[in-house]
Amino acid sequence: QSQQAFVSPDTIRSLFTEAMSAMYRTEVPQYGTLIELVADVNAEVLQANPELKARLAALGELDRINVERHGAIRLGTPEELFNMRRLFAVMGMEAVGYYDLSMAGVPVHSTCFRPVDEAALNINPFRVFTSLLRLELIEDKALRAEAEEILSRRKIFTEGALKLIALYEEKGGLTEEEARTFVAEALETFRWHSEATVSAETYKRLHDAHRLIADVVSFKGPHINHLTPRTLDIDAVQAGMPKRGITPKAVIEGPPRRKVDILLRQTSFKALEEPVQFIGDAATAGTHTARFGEIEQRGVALTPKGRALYDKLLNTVRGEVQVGAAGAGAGDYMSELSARFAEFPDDADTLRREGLAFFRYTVTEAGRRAVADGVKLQASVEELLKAGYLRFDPIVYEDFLPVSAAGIFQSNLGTDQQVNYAARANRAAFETALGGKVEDELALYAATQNNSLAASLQALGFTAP
Ligand code: OOG
Ligand code: NI
Repeated sequence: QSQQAFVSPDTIRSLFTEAMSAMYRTEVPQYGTLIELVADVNAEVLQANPELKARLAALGELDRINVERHGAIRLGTPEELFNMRRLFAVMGMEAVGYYDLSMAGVPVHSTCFRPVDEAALNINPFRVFTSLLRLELIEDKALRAEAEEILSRRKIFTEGALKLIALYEEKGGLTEEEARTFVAEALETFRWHSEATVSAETYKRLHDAHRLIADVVSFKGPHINHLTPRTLDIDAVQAGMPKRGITPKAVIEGPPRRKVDILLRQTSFKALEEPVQFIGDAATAGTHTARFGEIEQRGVALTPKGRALYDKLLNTVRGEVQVGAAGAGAGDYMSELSARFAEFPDDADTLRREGLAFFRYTVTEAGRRAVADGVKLQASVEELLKAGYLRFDPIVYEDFLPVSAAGIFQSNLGTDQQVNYAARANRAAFETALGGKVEDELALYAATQNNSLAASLQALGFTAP
């Protein structure tokens, strides 16, 4: 059997990210403006912080600082989710985490397709927040049946994409030429189509049931609805948006500004009103709002204990300070958030010692020298850290936050109003549609921390317990 060289899924993911970014900038010009603002703010932050710049350079992150970190799509049927899992697998992306958005009044549940191992995340951490519409949450049975029928007729993947996915599954890889074709074919699924597949009248009924239902059901495919670059100072970008003619959502989602960043902070600009052609005799023109731009700033991943504290503090603020539909109360919300989070330790060592966050352990140069010199070492992690033989660095949170995601959804469905509904999670149904289990993100972080500690202790001459 002739052994053809396969390109790595990481390479395919990078090609895909580039292609998607280029497409989205042409489709949504305001997104290009946001990218420029983010690049300017990142450059200012780096100039003001030579230490940060050196650290990012050492991590190899400087070159791709302005490259997109995530995007999002919304799917209509279980089958679409099943095939989307297969498509992302070609790019080394797996389903991690289950998010129930019904508690925010959004009739979807979601996962994140992303690379999982550390090396792959380092090469390109691009991920896609992927939601599946839950028609069972629509009250109107006739409308539900109609939506199902419309969705059953569409084909969101090209024949070429499906063929190459099957080839990948059969052979275990794609050649460079196949990979390039695959990226071009896959891109078609995420493209915006201004021609709706329904009449203006049907669109209106879907829209009246829920804006999100109209967005998923009325079009040929799951257009990418936003892309998200990384910023080094999200507060500065939020403040800078209006000066460039961009309207940001009312509040930054997630934790407040801190010395040690935790989890994920996000904000977006309001979705644009775009022209749409409906079908029907009098081909009617109308508009649709779905597509926007977002930015993110990531911090350390929290342990279950840290996450419980985060959720508790966030919930008390949200319970007491409500942000209105037009953003009223946003200032109170942000200052109250900062005040409440004073309870959350804000230095890395306390976060580590109290088991609130995950860290990666490595042996220092001094540690390696001590081993080479045959120095007798103390078998205690705290002693090894104190002696400078061992060090720890934050493990970056690579996932999403359901309450934040709900806020991003709400803002881009036309309102900044914060709402809290009863949760109606149905993970089992989601996994049945997916055709597999979603991975547990907390288990992934715990494994990274434990493996790094075990490997470090071994390198320092201690055998595993
Ligand atoms: C997804 C919104 C969630 C995030 O970053 O939390 C999201 C959507 O609007 O489809 O992207
Ligand atoms: Ni997003």
